[in-house]
Amino acid sequence: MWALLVLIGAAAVSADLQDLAFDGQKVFRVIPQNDEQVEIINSLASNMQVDFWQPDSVTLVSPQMQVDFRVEADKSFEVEDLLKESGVEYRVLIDNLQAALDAQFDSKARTTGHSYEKYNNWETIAAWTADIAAQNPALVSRIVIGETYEGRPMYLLKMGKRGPNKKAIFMDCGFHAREWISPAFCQWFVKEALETYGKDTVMTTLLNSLDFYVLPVVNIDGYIYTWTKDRMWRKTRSKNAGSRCIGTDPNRNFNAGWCTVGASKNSCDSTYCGSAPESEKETKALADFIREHRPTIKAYLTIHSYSQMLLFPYSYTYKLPSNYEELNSIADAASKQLASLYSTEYTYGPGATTIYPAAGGSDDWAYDQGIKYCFTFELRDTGRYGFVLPESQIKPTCEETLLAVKYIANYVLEHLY
Ligand code: 0X9
Ligand code: ZN
Ligand code: ZN
Repeated sequence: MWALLVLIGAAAVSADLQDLAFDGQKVFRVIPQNDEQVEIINSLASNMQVDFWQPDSVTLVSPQMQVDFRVEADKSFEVEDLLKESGVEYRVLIDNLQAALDAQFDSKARTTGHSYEKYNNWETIAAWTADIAAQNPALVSRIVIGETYEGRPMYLLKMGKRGPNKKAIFMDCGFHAREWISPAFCQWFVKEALETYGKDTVMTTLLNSLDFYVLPVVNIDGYIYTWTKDRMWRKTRSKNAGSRCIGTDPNRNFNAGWCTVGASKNSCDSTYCGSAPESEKETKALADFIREHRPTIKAYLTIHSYSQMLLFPYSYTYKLPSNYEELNSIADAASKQLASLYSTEYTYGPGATTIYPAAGGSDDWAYDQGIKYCFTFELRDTGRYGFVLPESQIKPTCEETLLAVKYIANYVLEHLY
């Protein structure tokens, strides 16, 4: 009885905290120099309410790694004191998260409906998928590949000139709910493809010769939750048996070294791997679609944020992929393309050594299905705004990313057989 009351109390408190929003919350950056300092970060994580941004869980922290984490307003002085006393060097990345959140919607595009230069909520994106297909019947069709945990249809846009035996490139956005720039890019990509088809020779050739499967939001339930309840939510919204904690990390839920490294077996953690591979309806739908169309899919691209990185397999092992040299040179050239516009610097390489070892990701899984060109993009920025990238950066971010994606797509097209 008491336990039940306490539980209800806890739920009410956390809901209130969400309403009170993020005033006074801070985001810190530390680079632990040794195991001892990693231990200090660990103790912070277990004693205070700390939300890890990069990496996304305390379990992924190792010496010399740049670590960004968010702290509740009433804990921020305590945390800062502790860092000072223990001699861990730190920097305050975001002094008041609420101010950064308010600065997020700084787009000058004054419109109530859909806009490519604003963050669109799910309702708006869903309506947009219908409109875009209706307005471009020769090039676009909308498919439902499954349903989310909360019962929403998962829309996928198939883009390309109709023709027999076409190969395809699969791209998804919105795995992690709080990485809002990601769905914005999928929408931008679709717009650019349709606007420049028949004008830009590369895009025209791409759409004539290939199909693009674009899944604008994978984790729809989570995305909606970030709009309505908690901007910093990452996981799906499924219930976990025997736990009061909600959700699974969809990018730890694939059958690629599942839950062996860089993932948590604790359902309360932000990198929870789920009860089994593909336990989530969203990851199962995505994997089923890829399995079903496997012989035609030649490349798999998945868009995340933030860090400015272009990652390729593997992340679940330090083993290098068989075409490592090729993937590395593609990543090098794609990064150069990306930088050519606004000098945005990307680092690239296998996930395990470039970001951190973490199993169960969709890129590694797709690669082991035989898709030889698999990349994870980590879009802007490197931590100034992190997940709350201002809308004024949507356009430049999408423009530069498009150059890299076009480079990869064109490479794939030129190496089909
Ligand atoms: O940890 C992730 O899932 C990705 N980073 S994020 O900050 N967006 O969460 C990186 C994924 C790299 N690939 C694999 N771990 N397979
Ligand atoms: Zn089909
Ligand atoms: Zn992510």
